[in-house]
Amino acid sequence: MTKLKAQGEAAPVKAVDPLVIRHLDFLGGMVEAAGWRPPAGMPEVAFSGRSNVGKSSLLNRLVRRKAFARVSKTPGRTREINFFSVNKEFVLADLPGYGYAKVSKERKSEWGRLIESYLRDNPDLRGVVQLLDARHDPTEDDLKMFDLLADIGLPTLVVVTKIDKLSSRERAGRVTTLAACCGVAEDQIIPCSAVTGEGRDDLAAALVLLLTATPDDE
Ligand SMILES: Nc1nc2c(ncn2[C@@H]2O[C@H](COP(=O)(O)OP(=O)(O)OP(=O)(O)O)[C@@H](O)[C@H]2O)c(=O)[nH]1
Ligand SMILES: [Mg+2]
Repeated sequence: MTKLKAQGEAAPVKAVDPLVIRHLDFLGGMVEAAGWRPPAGMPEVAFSGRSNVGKSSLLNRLVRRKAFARVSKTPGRTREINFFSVNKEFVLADLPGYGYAKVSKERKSEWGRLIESYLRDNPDLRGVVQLLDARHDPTEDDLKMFDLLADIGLPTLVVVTKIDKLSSRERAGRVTTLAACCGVAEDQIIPCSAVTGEGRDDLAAALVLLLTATPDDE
């Protein structure tokens, strides 16, 4: 028998979604520094991290789609920057991952030119979501990326992803270690899992703040 609600008893409060997805569009891919990119005008945030860290998976989780951004079976495959517009309000850029050992030197420098010119020469870019794998310490390439972002002065959200792969006992220790390695406060780090959806709303809220902040807010 269903329990009758006592008079005045509050209905359970449903969490408010910080980023309701109403409209999504794939805009296209940028292949080289001087090549096509989406028309200027909408604010942009880029997802960055080493190959296979889970950028595309987290982007899909964020927009509540299974396969909007392509998830790679083979690391190091994505070569272009893929752009998606959300709610016709802002653009998310899925960057090709770095640090895959089997990639040729020539392709690595192509990658460097594309990413650096995209990050440096982009008045619409409001910030970067930098992903780290919860299980591993940052690589040399991760630290170089943090240096580049600091050099350009881009606001950065640090996400520790694949958190589902850690036991609850391991988690706190890893977040502390990763925060120390990257020189950020622990509460600046957003633990996420594209598999369980943990952290999705925290990331969405941080992203909305980043997109709505003006440089004077700092
Ligand atoms: N367990 C677990 N697996 C994940 C998570 N996120 C991604 N993966 C898996 O990790 C692999 C790589 O994911 P992608 O999203 O393609 O990674 P990426 O960073 O976009 O890779 P590149 O585009 O090659 O740079 C896939 O097999 C995913 O299913 C996560 O949060 N938890
Ligand atoms: Mg990807």
